[in-house]
Amino acid sequence: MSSSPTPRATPESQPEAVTIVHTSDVHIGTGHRTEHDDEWPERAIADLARMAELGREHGASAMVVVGDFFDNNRVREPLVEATGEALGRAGMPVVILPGNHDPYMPESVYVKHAHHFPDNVHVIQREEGELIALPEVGVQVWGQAHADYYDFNPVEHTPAWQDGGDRPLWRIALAHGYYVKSEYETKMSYQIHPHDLLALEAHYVGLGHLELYESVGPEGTTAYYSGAPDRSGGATIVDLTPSGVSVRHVLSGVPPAAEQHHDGGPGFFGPGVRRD
Ligand SMILES: [Mn+2]
Repeated sequence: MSSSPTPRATPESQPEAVTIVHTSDVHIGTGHRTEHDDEWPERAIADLARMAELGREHGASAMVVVGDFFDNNRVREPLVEATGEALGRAGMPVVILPGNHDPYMPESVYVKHAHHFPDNVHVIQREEGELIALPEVGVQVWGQAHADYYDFNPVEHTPAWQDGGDRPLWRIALAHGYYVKSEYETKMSYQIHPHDLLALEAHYVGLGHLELYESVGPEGTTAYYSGAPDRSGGATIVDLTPSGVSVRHVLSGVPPAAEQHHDGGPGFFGPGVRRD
Protein backbone atom coordinates (compact mmCIF):
# COMPACT_ATOMS: atom_id res chain seq x y z
CA MET A 1 0.00 0.00 0.00
CA SER A 2 1.25 3.42 -0.80
CA SER A 3 -0.22 6.84 -0.98
CA SER A 4 0.90 9.95 -2.72
CA PRO A 5 -0.53 13.39 -3.29
CA THR A 6 -2.46 14.00 -6.45
CA PRO A 7 -0.78 16.39 -8.85
CA ARG A 8 -1.98 19.89 -9.58
CA ALA A 9 -5.39 19.43 -8.08
CA THR A 10 -7.13 22.34 -6.49
CA PRO A 11 -9.83 21.75 -3.88
CA GLU A 12 -12.62 23.04 -6.09
CA SER A 13 -11.58 20.77 -8.97
CA GLN A 14 -11.12 17.63 -6.90
CA PRO A 15 -13.23 14.74 -8.20
CA GLU A 16 -15.20 12.46 -5.90
CA ALA A 17 -13.61 9.23 -4.71
CA VAL A 18 -13.51 6.42 -7.29
CA THR A 19 -11.96 2.96 -7.27
CA ILE A 20 -10.71 1.20 -10.39
CA VAL A 21 -9.19 -2.22 -11.01
CA HIS A 22 -6.05 -2.45 -13.16
CA THR A 23 -4.73 -5.53 -14.91
CA SER A 24 -2.51 -6.24 -17.93
CA ASP A 25 -0.82 -8.99 -19.93
CA VAL A 26 -3.71 -11.45 -19.73
CA HIS A 27 -2.48 -13.14 -22.95
CA ILE A 28 -5.75 -14.73 -23.99
CA GLY A 29 -5.07 -17.25 -26.74
CA THR A 30 -2.05 -19.05 -25.42
CA GLY A 31 -4.12 -22.16 -24.84
CA HIS A 32 -2.53 -22.40 -21.43
CA ARG A 33 -4.34 -24.63 -18.95
CA THR A 34 -3.60 -25.59 -15.39
CA GLU A 35 -4.90 -28.03 -12.81
CA HIS A 36 -7.67 -25.42 -12.34
CA ASP A 37 -9.17 -26.83 -15.44
CA ASP A 38 -12.73 -26.15 -14.91
CA GLU A 39 -11.36 -23.14 -16.76
CA TRP A 40 -12.75 -23.70 -20.17
CA PRO A 41 -11.56 -22.73 -22.65
CA GLU A 42 -8.35 -21.62 -21.02
CA ARG A 43 -6.89 -20.13 -17.90
CA ALA A 44 -6.48 -16.64 -19.30
CA ILE A 45 -10.23 -16.10 -19.70
CA ALA A 46 -10.84 -17.45 -16.21
CA ASP A 47 -8.13 -15.02 -15.03
CA LEU A 48 -9.96 -12.16 -16.71
CA ALA A 49 -13.18 -13.10 -14.94
CA ARG A 50 -11.35 -13.34 -11.61
CA MET A 51 -9.77 -9.90 -12.05
CA ALA A 52 -13.18 -8.37 -12.70
CA GLU A 53 -14.55 -10.17 -9.65
CA LEU A 54 -11.70 -8.82 -7.51
CA GLY A 55 -12.58 -5.37 -8.78
CA ARG A 56 -16.22 -5.78 -7.82
CA GLU A 57 -15.27 -7.10 -4.37
CA HIS A 58 -13.17 -4.00 -3.78
CA GLY A 59 -15.75 -1.54 -5.03
CA ALA A 60 -14.25 -0.80 -8.45
CA SER A 61 -16.50 1.02 -10.88
CA ALA A 62 -14.24 0.62 -13.93
CA MET A 63 -11.52 -1.72 -15.18
CA VAL A 64 -8.43 -0.98 -17.25
CA VAL A 65 -6.49 -3.65 -19.19
CA VAL A 66 -3.08 -2.34 -20.20
CA GLY A 67 -1.88 -4.24 -23.21
CA ASP A 68 -1.32 -7.81 -24.35
CA PHE A 69 -4.90 -8.65 -23.49
CA PHE A 70 -4.72 -11.12 -26.36
CA ASP A 71 -1.55 -13.12 -26.86
CA ASN A 72 -1.63 -12.51 -30.60
CA ASN A 73 -3.86 -11.26 -33.38
CA ARG A 74 -4.58 -14.77 -34.65
CA VAL A 75 -6.71 -15.77 -31.67
CA ARG A 76 -9.58 -17.88 -32.96
CA GLU A 77 -13.09 -16.54 -32.92
CA PRO A 78 -14.65 -18.86 -30.28
CA LEU A 79 -12.08 -17.61 -27.79
CA VAL A 80 -12.86 -14.01 -28.68
CA GLU A 81 -16.54 -14.75 -28.23
CA ALA A 82 -15.87 -16.25 -24.78
CA THR A 83 -13.73 -13.23 -23.95
CA GLY A 84 -16.52 -10.89 -24.94
CA GLU A 85 -18.94 -12.77 -22.69
CA ALA A 86 -16.52 -12.52 -19.75
CA LEU A 87 -16.08 -8.79 -20.41
CA GLY A 88 -19.83 -8.31 -20.46
CA ARG A 89 -20.12 -10.06 -17.11
CA ALA A 90 -17.55 -7.66 -15.61
CA GLY A 91 -20.50 -5.41 -14.89
CA MET A 92 -18.51 -2.20 -15.31
CA PRO A 93 -16.89 -0.20 -18.10
CA VAL A 94 -13.65 -1.77 -19.33
CA VAL A 95 -10.98 0.21 -21.20
CA ILE A 96 -8.50 -1.90 -23.17
CA LEU A 97 -5.18 -0.59 -24.46
CA PRO A 98 -3.69 -2.77 -27.24
CA GLY A 99 -0.09 -3.82 -26.58
CA ASN A 100 2.80 -5.19 -28.59
CA HIS A 101 1.21 -8.66 -28.79
CA ASP A 102 -2.23 -7.41 -29.86
CA PRO A 103 -1.65 -4.16 -31.75
CA TYR A 104 -4.66 -2.34 -33.13
CA MET A 105 -4.62 -2.86 -36.89
CA PRO A 106 -7.03 -4.05 -39.59
CA GLU A 107 -6.21 -7.73 -39.03
CA SER A 108 -6.35 -7.45 -35.25
CA VAL A 109 -8.84 -9.27 -33.06
CA TYR A 110 -10.27 -5.89 -32.09
CA VAL A 111 -11.26 -5.17 -35.70
CA LYS A 112 -11.96 -8.62 -37.15
CA HIS A 113 -14.12 -9.68 -34.22
CA ALA A 114 -15.35 -6.29 -33.02
CA HIS A 115 -18.94 -7.53 -32.86
CA HIS A 116 -18.04 -9.85 -29.96
CA PHE A 117 -17.10 -6.93 -27.71
CA PRO A 118 -20.03 -5.79 -25.59
CA ASP A 119 -21.07 -2.17 -25.12
CA ASN A 120 -19.26 -1.75 -21.81
CA VAL A 121 -15.91 -2.27 -23.55
CA HIS A 122 -13.86 0.60 -24.97
CA VAL A 123 -10.78 -0.24 -27.03
CA ILE A 124 -8.22 2.52 -27.49
CA GLN A 125 -7.45 2.60 -31.22
CA ARG A 126 -5.10 5.47 -31.91
CA GLU A 127 -1.34 5.26 -31.85
CA GLU A 128 -1.03 8.99 -31.22
CA GLY A 129 -3.27 8.77 -28.18
CA GLU A 130 -6.98 8.66 -27.47
CA LEU A 131 -9.03 9.88 -24.55
CA ILE A 132 -12.01 7.89 -23.36
CA ALA A 133 -14.23 9.79 -20.95
CA LEU A 134 -16.44 7.83 -18.60
CA PRO A 135 -18.41 10.59 -16.90
CA GLU A 136 -20.82 8.06 -15.37
CA VAL A 137 -17.86 6.68 -13.42
CA GLY A 138 -15.98 9.93 -12.89
CA VAL A 139 -12.82 9.02 -14.77
CA GLN A 140 -11.17 9.74 -18.09
CA VAL A 141 -8.68 7.25 -19.54
CA TRP A 142 -5.98 8.07 -22.07
CA GLY A 143 -3.42 5.92 -23.82
CA GLN A 144 -1.49 5.34 -27.03
CA ALA A 145 -2.35 2.03 -28.70
CA HIS A 146 0.35 -0.13 -30.16
CA ALA A 147 -0.67 -0.16 -33.83
CA ASP A 148 2.00 -2.31 -35.47
CA TYR A 149 4.85 -4.61 -34.50
CA TYR A 150 7.56 -1.95 -34.58
CA ASP A 151 9.11 -0.15 -31.66
CA PHE A 152 7.34 2.95 -30.46
CA ASN A 153 7.19 5.37 -27.57
CA PRO A 154 3.96 4.65 -25.69
CA VAL A 155 4.07 8.02 -23.90
CA GLU A 156 5.31 10.21 -26.72
CA HIS A 157 2.26 12.46 -26.61
CA THR A 158 0.42 14.18 -23.82
CA PRO A 159 -3.31 13.90 -23.16
CA ALA A 160 -5.75 16.74 -23.71
CA TRP A 161 -7.55 16.11 -20.42
CA GLN A 162 -11.14 17.22 -20.08
CA ASP A 163 -12.07 19.45 -17.18
CA GLY A 164 -15.26 17.43 -16.71
CA GLY A 165 -17.56 20.38 -16.16
CA ASP A 166 -19.90 19.82 -13.24
CA ARG A 167 -18.24 16.56 -12.31
CA PRO A 168 -14.43 16.66 -12.56
CA LEU A 169 -12.92 13.47 -13.92
CA TRP A 170 -9.90 11.64 -12.54
CA ARG A 171 -7.06 11.47 -15.05
CA ILE A 172 -5.92 7.91 -15.75
CA ALA A 173 -3.10 7.37 -18.26
CA LEU A 174 -2.20 3.94 -19.64
CA ALA A 175 1.03 2.80 -21.28
CA HIS A 176 2.37 -0.57 -22.37
CA GLY A 177 6.16 -0.67 -22.34
CA TYR A 178 9.39 -0.76 -20.41
CA TYR A 179 9.94 1.82 -17.69
CA VAL A 180 13.55 2.98 -17.94
CA LYS A 181 15.18 3.07 -14.54
CA SER A 182 18.67 1.86 -15.40
CA GLU A 183 21.06 1.26 -18.25
CA TYR A 184 19.50 -2.18 -18.73
CA GLU A 185 16.15 -0.88 -19.97
CA THR A 186 17.78 1.42 -22.52
CA LYS A 187 18.34 -1.70 -24.65
CA MET A 188 14.63 -2.52 -24.72
CA SER A 189 11.77 -1.59 -27.04
CA TYR A 190 8.79 0.53 -25.97
CA GLN A 191 10.74 2.66 -23.52
CA ILE A 192 8.89 4.78 -20.99
CA HIS A 193 11.03 7.54 -19.52
CA PRO A 194 10.52 9.28 -16.17
CA HIS A 195 10.07 12.75 -17.70
CA ASP A 196 7.36 11.40 -20.02
CA LEU A 197 5.40 10.04 -17.06
CA LEU A 198 5.57 13.44 -15.37
CA ALA A 199 4.43 15.18 -18.55
CA LEU A 200 1.21 13.14 -18.58
CA GLU A 201 -0.09 15.06 -15.53
CA ALA A 202 -2.18 12.05 -14.61
CA HIS A 203 -3.53 11.17 -11.19
CA TYR A 204 -2.60 7.55 -11.93
CA VAL A 205 -0.53 5.87 -14.63
CA GLY A 206 -1.44 2.23 -15.24
CA LEU A 207 1.38 0.30 -16.90
CA GLY A 208 1.67 -3.06 -18.61
CA HIS A 209 4.30 -5.24 -20.34
CA LEU A 210 6.20 -6.35 -17.21
CA GLU A 211 4.33 -9.07 -15.39
CA LEU A 212 4.92 -8.43 -11.72
CA TYR A 213 3.31 -5.75 -9.55
CA GLU A 214 5.68 -2.83 -9.15
CA SER A 215 5.65 0.86 -8.35
CA VAL A 216 7.78 2.93 -10.72
CA GLY A 217 8.21 6.52 -11.77
CA PRO A 218 9.71 9.70 -10.37
CA GLU A 219 8.40 11.65 -7.43
CA GLY A 220 5.22 13.45 -8.43
CA THR A 221 3.80 10.47 -10.30
CA THR A 222 1.78 7.47 -9.17
CA ALA A 223 2.64 4.75 -11.69
CA TYR A 224 2.32 1.01 -11.31
CA TYR A 225 2.67 -2.21 -13.21
CA SER A 226 -0.45 -4.16 -12.24
CA GLY A 227 1.09 -7.60 -12.56
CA ALA A 228 -0.19 -10.18 -15.05
CA PRO A 229 -2.97 -12.30 -13.54
CA ASP A 230 -1.15 -15.58 -14.08
CA ARG A 231 2.22 -14.32 -12.82
CA SER A 232 1.16 -12.10 -9.94
CA GLY A 233 -1.93 -14.06 -8.89
CA GLY A 234 -4.06 -10.96 -8.63
CA ALA A 235 -5.07 -7.51 -9.73
CA THR A 236 -4.22 -3.96 -8.71
CA ILE A 237 -6.80 -1.85 -6.94
CA VAL A 238 -6.52 1.92 -7.23
CA ASP A 239 -8.43 4.16 -4.84
CA LEU A 240 -8.59 7.73 -6.11
CA THR A 241 -9.68 9.95 -3.24
CA PRO A 242 -9.53 13.66 -2.45
CA SER A 243 -6.80 12.94 0.11
CA GLY A 244 -4.63 11.01 -2.34
CA VAL A 245 -4.27 7.98 -4.54
CA SER A 246 -3.64 4.65 -2.85
CA VAL A 247 -2.70 1.50 -4.71
CA ARG A 248 -2.52 -2.12 -3.67
CA HIS A 249 -2.23 -5.55 -5.22
CA VAL A 250 -4.90 -8.05 -4.18
CA LEU A 251 -4.76 -11.81 -4.70
CA SER A 252 -7.46 -13.95 -6.27
CA GLY A 253 -6.55 -17.03 -4.24
CA VAL A 254 -5.67 -19.02 -7.35
CA PRO A 255 -1.91 -19.65 -7.34
CA PRO A 256 0.22 -18.04 -10.02
CA ALA A 257 1.14 -20.28 -12.93
CA ALA A 258 4.56 -21.85 -13.11
CA GLU A 259 7.11 -19.23 -14.00
CA GLN A 260 6.94 -18.11 -17.60
CA HIS A 261 7.59 -14.89 -19.40
CA HIS A 262 5.41 -13.50 -22.13
CA ASP A 263 7.53 -10.44 -22.68
CA GLY A 264 9.86 -8.68 -20.32
CA GLY A 265 11.21 -9.34 -16.89
CA PRO A 266 13.94 -11.42 -15.31
CA GLY A 267 14.90 -14.39 -17.41
CA PHE A 268 13.55 -12.87 -20.59
CA PHE A 269 16.82 -13.51 -22.37
CA GLY A 270 17.39 -16.78 -20.62
CA PRO A 271 15.83 -20.17 -21.24
CA GLY A 272 12.37 -19.04 -20.11
CA VAL A 273 9.35 -19.64 -22.27
CA ARG A 274 8.31 -17.01 -24.76
CA ARG A 275 4.97 -17.31 -26.40
CA ASP A 276 5.42 -15.21 -29.49
MN1 LIG B 1 4.03 -6.58 -23.90
